[in-house]
Amino acid sequence: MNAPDALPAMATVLLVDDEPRSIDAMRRTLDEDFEVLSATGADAARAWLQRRPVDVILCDQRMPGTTGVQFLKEVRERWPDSVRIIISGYTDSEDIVAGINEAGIHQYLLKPWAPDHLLRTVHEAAAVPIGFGGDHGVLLAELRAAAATHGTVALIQFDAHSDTWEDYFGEKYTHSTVVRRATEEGLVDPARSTLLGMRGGLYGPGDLEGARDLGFTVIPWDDLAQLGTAAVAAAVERAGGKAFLTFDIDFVDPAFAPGTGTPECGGPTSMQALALLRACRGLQIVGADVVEVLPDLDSSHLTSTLAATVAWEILSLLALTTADGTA
Ligand SMILES: [Mn+2]
Repeated sequence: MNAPDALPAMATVLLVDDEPRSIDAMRRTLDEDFEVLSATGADAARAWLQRRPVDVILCDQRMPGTTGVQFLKEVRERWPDSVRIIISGYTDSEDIVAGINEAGIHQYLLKPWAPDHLLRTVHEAAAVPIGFGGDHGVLLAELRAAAATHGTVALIQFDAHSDTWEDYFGEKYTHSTVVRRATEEGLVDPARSTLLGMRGGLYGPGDLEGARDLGFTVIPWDDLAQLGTAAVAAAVERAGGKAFLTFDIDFVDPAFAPGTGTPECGGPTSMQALALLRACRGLQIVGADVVEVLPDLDSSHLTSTLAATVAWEILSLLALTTADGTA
């Protein structure tokens, strides 16, 4: 089989250092895993950034005419999607503090570096984590990590429940309260977020209105079934930037995904669910998960097979985003 032309490229790393020997040494460590670009000063680095998207920038701190912090501060404003790392032979605490506060750096690395540490750091910086669960409560930790790296994100949630209750069995931190807690912590922006697929017996009138009162757009399954992929495309539009995609397997009808703790009948088939998920094309995903799979209740691996397929579709969305040039 011939490889298609639009295969997603490797993540791109831009090395900025006035010392060509440093660039050569870093390139040797990174160029098997990444597409490596280099620049010996800020002007040449700017020229790369104007020409093409760059996933990670590794920048020296002390360069003639500028500092890494100054340059990465500019990068943060003009190309905020590039993850910024300073690599320096000096450990001035002022530089480190300014790097974090002003340039929003991901790491401050020291020269000389250990090659495996450099490689691991760049891999972590360029990665989009996908979590598998398990209890939807894990979303809170994932969103804390995503917001620490990217700032407040949009949430796209496929789920039979909005998970926005104030408490559940008297507990504040549960799989039914996780989205409210994340909102309170400022991790997600409800105005850019959409919760899709809610259905089933409601405990009270506040079940849907509670999420809407927080500012979320809520599209219950009855409406989503009518609106179809257009509603998902509108959600992608509304997100308008960095987003976390969370897929609770109970979004799907239990005939197709029985292995879950709170099944709700009358939901989408697996075919409908996958079509709706694919309509997320163009979403700028910075993290994702597939949750609430409960193997003890699964039959013939129906649920786990579907969950794996959902994760594969999410990876495909990421690949398409790279191929489309939107990230
Ligand atoms: Mn859930």
